[in-house]
Amino acid sequence: AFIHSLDRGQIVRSRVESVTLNVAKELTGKTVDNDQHVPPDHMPDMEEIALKYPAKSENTALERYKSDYALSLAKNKQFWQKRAAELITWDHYPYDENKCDDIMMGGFEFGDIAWFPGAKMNVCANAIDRHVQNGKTHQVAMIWEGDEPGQVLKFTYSELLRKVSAIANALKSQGVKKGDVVTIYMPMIPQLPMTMLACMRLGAVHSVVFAGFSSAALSSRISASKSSIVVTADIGVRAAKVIPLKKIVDEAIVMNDCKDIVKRVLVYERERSIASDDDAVPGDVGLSDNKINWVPNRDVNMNDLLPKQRPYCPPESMDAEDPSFILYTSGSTGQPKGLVHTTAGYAVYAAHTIQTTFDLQPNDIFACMADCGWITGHSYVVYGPLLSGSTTFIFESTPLYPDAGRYWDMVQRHKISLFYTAPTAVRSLIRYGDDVPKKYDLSSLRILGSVGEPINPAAWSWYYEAVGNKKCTIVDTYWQTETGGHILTNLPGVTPMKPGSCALPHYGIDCVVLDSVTGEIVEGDDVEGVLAIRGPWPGMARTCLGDHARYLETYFRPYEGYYFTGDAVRRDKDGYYFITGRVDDVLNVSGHRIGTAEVESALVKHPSVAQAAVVGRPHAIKGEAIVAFATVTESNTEDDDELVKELRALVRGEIGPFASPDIICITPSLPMTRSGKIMRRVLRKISTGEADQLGDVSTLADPSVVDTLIDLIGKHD
Ligand code: 6R9
Repeated sequence: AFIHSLDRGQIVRSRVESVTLNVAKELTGKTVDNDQHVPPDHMPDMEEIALKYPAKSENTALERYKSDYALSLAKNKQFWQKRAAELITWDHYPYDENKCDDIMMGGFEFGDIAWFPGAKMNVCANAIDRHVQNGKTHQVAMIWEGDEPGQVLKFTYSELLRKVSAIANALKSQGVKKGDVVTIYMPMIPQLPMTMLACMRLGAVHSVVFAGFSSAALSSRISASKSSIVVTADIGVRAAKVIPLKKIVDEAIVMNDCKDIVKRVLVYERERSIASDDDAVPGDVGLSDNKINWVPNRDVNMNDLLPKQRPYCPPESMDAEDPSFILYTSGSTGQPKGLVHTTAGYAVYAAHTIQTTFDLQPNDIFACMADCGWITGHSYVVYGPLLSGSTTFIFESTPLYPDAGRYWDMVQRHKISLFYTAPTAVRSLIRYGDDVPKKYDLSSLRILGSVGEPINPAAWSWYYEAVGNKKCTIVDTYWQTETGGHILTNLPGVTPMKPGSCALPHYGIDCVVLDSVTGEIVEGDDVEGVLAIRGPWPGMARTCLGDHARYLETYFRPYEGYYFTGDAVRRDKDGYYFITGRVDDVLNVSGHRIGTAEVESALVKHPSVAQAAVVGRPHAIKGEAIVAFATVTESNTEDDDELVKELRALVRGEIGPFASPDIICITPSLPMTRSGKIMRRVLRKISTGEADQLGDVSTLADPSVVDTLIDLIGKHD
């Protein structure tokens, strides 16, 4: 008797074309209604309980959300019990409305959280098999568009089942079994999500490393996760540039202890993989010259192995709390942490959030522009859309290749209805003007999503007006690698939009603002503090691989009793949340999380560098730019310009090109306290040209350093 949002949405869907809204130039602080969407029914029908929490006088969609939200917290276990029963096809599910007290065990004190313990399911079977079994054999599950416009492949659900099964059998033939960690270092070709799904099918734990990471970064991730299997491709191609991925893997394996750890490297040849038939002759002659250096007894050619595999592989029935994947992310120390996500809780949460936030319908074409190497790619390119039985879009290229109309050209050709990208991409397109999106028919679009960083009002209005033609809802989704899915967002047809605000908490998520010093809850509206969450939710990461103490220290010790996000927040007079930035030493560059400590430890690897300090400063397109300061050793004889070049190359080599500092200042000294601590606050102010607001610098050992640094920064601007 539960009305699933999908069923109801289908029946009542109607598109109101005439939403006439005047978006004022200065949008911050104002709400923008968008009544295009009929509010879907997000809540399971819990009528009896609902009577106790009646909606307030006006029965608007927003009031309905508020009472539903209160209900989802008051009856949290029932809420997740019903969502889990609705969203997942279980092999075994020992819970129901009357028996769900044990649906979640443990808590924040020990981080011993378990959701749906004892229940069994397989994520891959939920993402593919059950749709085939439910008559979606011929529905397109995946549309892939390659680097060149119009280079397109489509896979129906039954084709996907065959492809993923064959990959799973190939992995099995190479010794992969339940619980093994498989590192995936691949370009955005269809075999990347397919390999992720194949791992899920076997119960192997995938660890996708974004193909922009360097060999050193890849090596430390392989080593930390003791991953004996690495899956890669000969090359990646982005904006016609060839990236020699297999070569990078070879380099990674000779570093650290990887030589002893890695037993097999499985290699896809990109051109054979994207040829519509496995035996077809490669189409793109010119890119295939990249000779693969096959290492005997270690390297295996996937394109030779796959045709030999049976195209069906039975899925492994997994415990709800079995790990499903690891994803490395940056924190305040130098070593990236491998967050471990679960099987069932993660799947429930990915499906629940995509369906509520995007009002996802089975006939939608859902296009998330993220790379599978980031959490957004995991939850909203692969798992969310496929668990929901819709059509997902995989994009190999960039928004500017071959020109600034690429996104809109794809929306028009593929009739994309839900489009999801990061503010940095939107900002990079604005400068090419409104005329670019106007050239295309974008009428298929219903909802536009934003993720990764706050969206500034100028980018918001451009997205809303030039792209959405004032007819699409923009959902500003706040979340993290750790949260598995959306935490704060507006909901289409439910929450009026406020540009720059990620609006209100998602159902079931108990968000609070804490006083950053006392850790006390800050009640009421028009307040500031740090963002925290009061209780566990199914999609949260359960541990840091091999270091549970670090998990506890990072997320649960800063404020006892809460999950700490690391973000500062303002809640305005209407209760809307605005993220105001990280409070730890994590930068957000073009939506990528980069720890200042990671960049610093790369810089000090140079023999001429004595000390390094890295800060962020606002950047018009990237959101934040990386500014590095370094002092040199006494023995250094290098010219500054030469050294700066070498340092850039060093960071690219240690982390990846995306972490290369925008500015590197070689300085005679750094602002240190008398006790020998670098005062980053001073560096931040100087970098942003706010040296007049330095505040108290009396603790500086040598105050004259300030003028030197102001001069140095001045030379870079
Ligand atoms: C999904 C993702 C997480 C950090 C997070 C916050 C920032 C993400 C945001 C946002 C403001 C939004 N962030 N979404 N800030 N508004 N809508 O990006 O995960 O890579 O782990 O980064 O990104 O600072 O703490 P991840």
